[in-house]
Amino acid sequence: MRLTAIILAAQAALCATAIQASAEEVAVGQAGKMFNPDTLQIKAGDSVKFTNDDKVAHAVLVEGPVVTNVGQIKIGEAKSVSFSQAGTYEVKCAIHPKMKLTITVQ
Ligand SMILES: [Cu+2]
Repeated sequence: MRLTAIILAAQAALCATAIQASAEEVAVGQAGKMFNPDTLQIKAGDSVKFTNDDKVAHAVLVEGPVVTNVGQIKIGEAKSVSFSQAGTYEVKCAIHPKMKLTITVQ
């Protein structure tokens, strides 16, 4: 009975690791009118969750092999974008031209 519980726990842990390895969600913050971090390396299939922890709203645009207009992210809100195609992407804010983030998708 006890052994069964240990085996089940081990299987669950392996399963969780496999899911994490296949697709990750990487967090990007927005504070002080900057993306944090401002460079990122991810794998195809991963997604990036943009969280606005700033005092102003942002409007996120992703340019690269695939263009995604994420649109406005209000204070305290978050939006997720998945990257299925490899390449280099430039993430900008339509409101604040100095806000830039480079994402390399492998
Ligand atoms: Cu902005």
